[in-house]
Amino acid sequence: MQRLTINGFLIVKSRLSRREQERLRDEIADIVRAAPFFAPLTPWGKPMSVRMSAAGKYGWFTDRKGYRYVPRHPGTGAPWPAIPDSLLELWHEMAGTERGPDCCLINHYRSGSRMGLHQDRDEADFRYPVLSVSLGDPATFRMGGPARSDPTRSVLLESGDVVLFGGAARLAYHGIDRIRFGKSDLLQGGGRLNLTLRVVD
Ligand code: MD3
Ligand code: FE
Repeated sequence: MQRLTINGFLIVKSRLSRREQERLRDEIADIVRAAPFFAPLTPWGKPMSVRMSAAGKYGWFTDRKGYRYVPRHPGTGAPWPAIPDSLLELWHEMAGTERGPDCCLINHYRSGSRMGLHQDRDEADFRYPVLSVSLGDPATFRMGGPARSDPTRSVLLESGDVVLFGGAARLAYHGIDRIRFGKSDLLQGGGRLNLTLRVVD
């Protein structure tokens, strides 16, 4: 297990063992059975290439009305399933806050899925960090600074890697350039799952 700190964010390579990754993968599969993946529409009306679901008090959603957190699945109308205990434990260990996360956003990348450079600012309090867990195929993650024009650097995120984005990194621009599709055998059908734990309210 290797720890790296780059520009205020903490990367823990291989934080999860293969067995822990398999267990989490199966727990996410259960969540997605109850709360199926959907492709959010950007406010410009274009479907995102990343499919999403969520667990916890809120999921993140976008359509022509804009970006927001919602307490129910937009398709089924049901409340989101609970966040798995292993992720809550990881949050308390890494984030070190008394308060637990309100949302575990689940992003699913297939061959060719991308996420453009953006900031996460739909949450109420940026003093809380965001915790990211990667499963499946590796991805080239791009991390910049608080301004869109700031220089960026690329980091490979692989299955089992965990990243904590707090402090100055919390409002940094970031995105996913590309997936190295078919490199990991963790997920049936290939692809990548990224789980982000967030405090929303
Ligand atoms: C830095 N997800 O869901 S995870 C997102 O791999 C998102 O699915 C990417 O960006 C993914 O919003 C990147 C790393 C990440 C997530 C949230 C952050 C980095 C962050 C929030 C603030 C700062
Ligand atoms: Fe983001």
